[in-house]
Amino acid sequence: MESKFNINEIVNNFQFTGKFVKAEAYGFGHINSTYAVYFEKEDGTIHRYILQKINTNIFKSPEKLMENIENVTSHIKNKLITAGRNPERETLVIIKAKDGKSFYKSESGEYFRSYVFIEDAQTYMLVENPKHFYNAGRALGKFQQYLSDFPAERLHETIPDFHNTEKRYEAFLKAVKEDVKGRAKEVQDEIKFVTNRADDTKVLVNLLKENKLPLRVTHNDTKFNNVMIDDATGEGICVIDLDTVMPGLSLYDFGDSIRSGAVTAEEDEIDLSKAWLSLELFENFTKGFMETAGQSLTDMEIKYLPFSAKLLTFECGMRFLTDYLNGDVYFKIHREKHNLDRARNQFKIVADMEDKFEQMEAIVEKVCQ
Ligand code: ADP
Ligand code: GN1
Ligand code: MG
Repeated sequence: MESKFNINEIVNNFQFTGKFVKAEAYGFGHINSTYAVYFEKEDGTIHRYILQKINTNIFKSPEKLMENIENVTSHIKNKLITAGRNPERETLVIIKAKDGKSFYKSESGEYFRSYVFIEDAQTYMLVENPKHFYNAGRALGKFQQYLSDFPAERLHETIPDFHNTEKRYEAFLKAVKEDVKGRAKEVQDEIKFVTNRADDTKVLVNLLKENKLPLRVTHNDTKFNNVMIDDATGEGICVIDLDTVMPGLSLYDFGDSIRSGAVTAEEDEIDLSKAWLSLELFENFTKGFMETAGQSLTDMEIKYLPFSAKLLTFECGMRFLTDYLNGDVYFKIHREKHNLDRARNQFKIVADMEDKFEQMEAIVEKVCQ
């Protein structure tokens, strides 16, 4: 438990039921600080909630961010009710603060929020069962469908240019130039890997500018670890981590899912011989995603599905390398050179995707016919 805040002050300011028992650090997210907080009811049973300290270095306007999450979850809740589904389990449910707000600002100025804990479901760092990944594809396609009539102008942009790969590339070049930690000399091969692919960074940005791809409301952080998989049915029961729901491209969501799930090793695996793209998993996800989102995708979106997988993996690797050069100021790290290990891993996957590009295209064609 981080010692910087007073847990009793925080839990006393939410509408929790029962007597506070304990808080434990929870999950493996790279951005926010997540805790499971346990409460005891009068009958002695224990239940828990998710409590998160919002990372305000990254999310500069946490109140606007929470307004997005309130609006998005209430929109999805209505869709679930209409479809006869369970809104307590299939979308995030905010536990309000005692003053009725969707967050609590602590005495020291930090922002906290809480959600119903989705029990009997897990997130995974790596796909253990191909059916789970197919179901994640279905869940993310459905998520996109649920938000297809959400008024985009109501959304605040929580991180501007989040997937503008061209701007990410500029930020990378700036980090190389400034080299604040003197690390650039040891990563010349990785820097070259990025600069060799500079042209790729413009492709989706340009298609969007030319109106060749539709702007939609998308999740933008669809790593497999952000889909909860039901223990009993293996279904993708709930899409979580809604901080970056913003106008975007469907290709961002598809690409980031493939990056994180259609692979044979965790994102920070250092034995790169273990890290490659699994075409079987690629096919599983594509099938699931096309079953639910497919009907609304344009031919152009479908055409660029394989490219998006490669681009989003490249973008993520470039972001890890940028953060390494900047002195690890963005992603949480748990060891020295963690961001560099992650970047190398992502670049290995990119190279493998380049080798398997035609096979990815053939799979998309097969799934879509
Ligand atoms: P981050 O932005 O840091 O990635 P997440 O919102 O993804 O934070 O939460 C981190 C982890 O906490 C998730 O991967 C998941 O395992 C768990 N988690 C988050 N929300 C819930 C919830 N409502 N119920 C159960 N587990 C959750
Ligand atoms: C972060 O929040 P989390 O851990 O689910 C990041 C994503 C990256 C991912 C890489 C807001 O996701 O963009 O793809 O790490 N989220 C943000 O693992 O930057
Ligand atoms: Mg997450």
